[in-house]
Parts: sequence; C-alpha cells; structure tokens
Amino acid sequence: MRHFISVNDVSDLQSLTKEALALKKNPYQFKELGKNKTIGLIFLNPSLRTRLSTQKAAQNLGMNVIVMNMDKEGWALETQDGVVMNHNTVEHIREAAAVMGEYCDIIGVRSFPRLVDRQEDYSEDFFNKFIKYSGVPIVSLESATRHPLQSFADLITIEETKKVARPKVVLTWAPHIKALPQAVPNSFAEWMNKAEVDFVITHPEGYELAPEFSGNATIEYDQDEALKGADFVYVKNWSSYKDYGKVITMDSYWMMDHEKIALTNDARVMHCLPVRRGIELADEILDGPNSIVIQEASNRVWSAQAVLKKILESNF
Ligand code: AN0
Ligand code: CP
Repeated sequence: MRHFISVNDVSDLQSLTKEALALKKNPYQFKELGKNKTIGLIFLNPSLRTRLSTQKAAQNLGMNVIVMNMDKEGWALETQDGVVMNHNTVEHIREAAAVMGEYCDIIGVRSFPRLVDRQEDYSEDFFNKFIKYSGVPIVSLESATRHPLQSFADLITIEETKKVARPKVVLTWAPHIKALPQAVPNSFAEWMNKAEVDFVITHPEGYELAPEFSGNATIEYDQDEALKGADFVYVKNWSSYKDYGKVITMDSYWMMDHEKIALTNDARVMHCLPVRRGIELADEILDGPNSIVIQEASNRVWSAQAVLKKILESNF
C-alpha cells in the first residue's frame, strides 16, 4: 500500500481486518518496523479521536510522531496555481507539502470540504496536490469526501460484534443544527458495499449521497421501514449533496431513541463521534446497552495501526 485515501487502496479487506484484530491482541509485536521513521499529522480542522488514535498507532509501531495544527499554527495555504499571492494566503501548497515531505516519511492529512462548491470539494484537489508535491505516502485523516480510517474502524467493530454471518446494517441520517460534510457517510457506504453485509441507507428526500458512494445499497426513505430487523444502526448527520452543503430539514422524528430501537433486531448503535446528544442520538441510547460508540472509537487505533503497518512494509 502506497497511500491510504479510500477503500480502493486496500487489496484484501478481509485480511486487513484480520490483521487489525491481531494487532488489537498483540499491539507491540511490530515495534521495530517504524523505528527511525517519522509520521507527520497535519490538521486543517479540529480532531480528538483521529489525532490521538493515529498518534498511538504510530507509536505502537515505534515511529516518531510530529503533529501540526495548520489551521491555528501554520501559514495560510494557497492551493490555486498561477495566482499572484497578494491577498491572505502566505505560502503555496507546492512548497509547504514539499518541505513537510523532507521531514516526514509518511504524512497524515485532515482537510474538510468548504461545502460551497461541490465540484471543488469532490475533485479532492487539496489531497491530490498534497500527494503530488509531498512525494511521500499520504494517509487520509478525513478528506473532503471520505474518512477511510473511520470506516475501517467501523468495519472492524461490526466484524467483532456481529452475531450472524451476514448482518443487516442500516446507515441512517440524523438531524443536526449545522451543515456537516458527506465524508463519513460516503466512506461508510463505500466500505459497506464491499463488506459481507446487507446494507440499507435511509434519509429524508434531498439527502441522497453521490451515486458513486451509495452504489448498490438499498435506499429506503421510510426510516421505520429501514430499521426493521437491523443488526447495526449507523447514525450520522450530513448536509445535502443535491442542494450542495445545505441543511434542508432538522426533523427530530429522525433522532434514534428507544422507540426506534424497538423496531430493530436489538441493534447495536454506532456513531463516529463527536455526537450532539438530544439532537442526533437520545441520551437513553448513548448511555444504554445498545450503544457501541466507545468500542468503535477505541478501534480507531487498530485501523490506523494496520494501515500504517501496510505502508511501512511496502515503502521502506
Ligand atoms: C465532522 C464530520 O461530520 O465530518 C467530523 C466527524 C469525524 N463532524 C463534525 O464536524 C461535527
Ligand atoms: N471520529 C472522528 O474522526 O473524530 P475526530 O473528529 O475527533 O477525530
């Protein structure tokens, strides 16, 4: 594996999942693998889980870790080519990424979409330029359209929790007060479409994901109908892809609570976090026995460690 940007960078999903679960049992077995190698974690947006779990994963493999909060500590980056930089941007991504590539053997990058121009966000221009100019392997810590380390942790969590060989997994839209990216649901859909699960997506009209991400998933607009017989319910808000970046509804009927769970096959409830209590998910769910959100966040270490191990093994 050279870069880790999407599920398409994984050649064998089942074996990578097994590898992550083996690392969970024996975290320090490969602590020589990353010796004298440096990973830089570059954040253009806030983070709790991604920052700490990826740092921990790299340390378990013996790597040195540098973290930089570009949004607060770095120079404002220019990404357009051929512009005269007489406004707010101070440094071009051509130099910034190249310099970081000199200091780091692997770079992790988080850069959210602006949610203004759909074409701009979905072109993944920032990530593609980072890959081009840094010259080193790049790991997505959430890009404009995907969050693959999260989706991989989600798959690991489903694998270790499922009670039937082919569980029914329902991705449900939930209300939120802000416009959030489609990256988490896009990515989750992309991974579930490749996993051994029956996958259903439910959301109000107007919240359809881009077809390249929803793929062959069953789309059900009636949430109660979608939840019937579900073994896993994955809760997430996202803004509209069609009416790009807009919040079309905040209908509280879509919040998961005990009444909704009663429709399922005693489903385990997942959420990538951070979650807004009382808006996306009821307290009774988060504090009750159906929630596996902490286990899910915990598995972020093993998804990151399995990915970094693969990159270290194939590049150095
Ligand atoms: C971000 C999102 O929805 O993409 C990060 C989730 C991991 N969430 C928020 O901005 C609240
Ligand atoms: N789930 C997730 O990526 O959380 P952070 O935004 O806190 O990293």
